[in-house]
Amino acid sequence: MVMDQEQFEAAKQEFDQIDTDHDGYITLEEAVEWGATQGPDVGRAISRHMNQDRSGDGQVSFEEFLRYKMRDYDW
Ligand SMILES: [Ca+2]
Repeated sequence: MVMDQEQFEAAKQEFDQIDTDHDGYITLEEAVEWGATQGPDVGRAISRHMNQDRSGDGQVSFEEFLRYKMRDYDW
């Protein structure tokens, strides 16, 4: 699936907002913290995504985040 430049930039911006220490990975802590500002539904959605983390390292890389976005998951 192809993502256009605008969608990519939007996803990058969103990722940077969630990745508060900017190490390039979203941890569960960062996801929960971000979710807390977005409402309980978002927090639950993020927890679900963390459970589906493909690499199983408990963190979401930008690449994994993009995959979620491309599949149009409801964050
Ligand atoms: Ca981080």
